[in-house]
Amino acid sequence: MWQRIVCSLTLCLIGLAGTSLANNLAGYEGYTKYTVEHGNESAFRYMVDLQTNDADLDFWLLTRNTSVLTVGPTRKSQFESRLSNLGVSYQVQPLMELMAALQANSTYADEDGEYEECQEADCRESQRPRRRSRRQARGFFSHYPRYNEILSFMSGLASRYPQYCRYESLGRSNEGRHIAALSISLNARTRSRRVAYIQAAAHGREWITTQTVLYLAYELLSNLRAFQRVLQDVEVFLVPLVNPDGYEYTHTSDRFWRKNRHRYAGHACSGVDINRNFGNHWNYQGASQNLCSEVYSGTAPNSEPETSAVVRYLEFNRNRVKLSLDVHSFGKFIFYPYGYAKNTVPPTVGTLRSVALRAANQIGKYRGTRYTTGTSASILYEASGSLDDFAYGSLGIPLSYTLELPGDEFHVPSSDIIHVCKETFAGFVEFIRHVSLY
Ligand code: 0X9
Ligand code: ZN
Repeated sequence: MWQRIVCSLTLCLIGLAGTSLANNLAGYEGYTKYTVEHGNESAFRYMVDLQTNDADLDFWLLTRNTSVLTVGPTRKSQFESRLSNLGVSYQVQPLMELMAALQANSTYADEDGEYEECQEADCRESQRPRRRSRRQARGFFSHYPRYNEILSFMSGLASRYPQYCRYESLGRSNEGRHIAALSISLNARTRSRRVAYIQAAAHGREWITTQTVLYLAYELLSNLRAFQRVLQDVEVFLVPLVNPDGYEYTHTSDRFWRKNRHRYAGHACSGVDINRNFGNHWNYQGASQNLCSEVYSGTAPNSEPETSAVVRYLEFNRNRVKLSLDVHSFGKFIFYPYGYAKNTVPPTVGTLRSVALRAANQIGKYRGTRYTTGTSASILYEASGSLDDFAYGSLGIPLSYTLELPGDEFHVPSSDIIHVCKETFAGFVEFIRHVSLY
């Protein structure tokens, strides 16, 4: 029952070429991944326009110089002639070839997961040999767990460290799944603790992000004494899976699904981009009112249960929350506000920048990973209605960031999960260290 499905190269290729195509890749036959180098501003603007308004193209990454996107077979030749007209250079790769190569060394969990659930009484730290739980955790961070397994892992931590960790639900998603949270603190009874809020997987396909936040919880709780100073008077509040429906959908049906799973009667397209649904300059730029768009902003600010669960928590705790981190993938960026428009400089940009640089520096110490820091509007594109702008601009949370984790696409190989978790952990701790200064 706990069996993992390990996909060997031959099996994957057979599966991808034949009838037993991985369910979450069905429909992607004939798709092509494009990496486009666009040095000039007008080509960049053109790509931004496509990202916002052309619902058939799926942008994985869009910076001033480079776009990575996938295009279906029916649009291929039209898209290539557009690129020729723009005079930009590009590389192509058949999407299935890429996925086969990536899956060759990847491990998947079934719906129940293979992580051994920790049952209340036998989970207490003193009753469970440390080495065993270490081994289990290594297993957990070497594959991509499903929703049920993630919740088991979280409740397991809360059961093992009842004094320091609380497991709760912020509410339910469109399809009724819990938006689960962990609160970690040394002095649960002190009411005035400052809060470090960290969330992940607002975009369903960004699997690695959830793992890094769960790893943060696991590492902090396993080494509480070492982090005593960092955690003094700080509550770390973690929401590793903001968009559980989108995340599950990427496992069962569409590996590249980004939005939530809001369905609209009478419409074939579904889903709202949660990171365009927050109430700060909602739908102003880089967002769309076309329900088929990847950046559909919803019918109103906070229209989505996933968004409003987060907003409810942050608004209720607005005087205590000093850090908001929204973890995404990919690109190796640390973004600070504002993202809704270019050349809008926040009053505390100096602090925002210096904390970002410190975190980037800590991340780099593990294996030299280099992050770029700045506002997303200047490094990527203008996009409004995101959590970073809402937390800073609407709630006055002084440290507000979006992280884009490493990777060349959404699928970080399983063997690399633990390394991304470890290096990102150093960055998280650096961010959390600054919370007590406010
Ligand atoms: O576009 C996004 O929502 C984020 N990038 S992603 O590729 N993960 O989708 C970046 C959001 C940056 N923040 C703002 N634009 N405010
Ligand atoms: Zn994202």
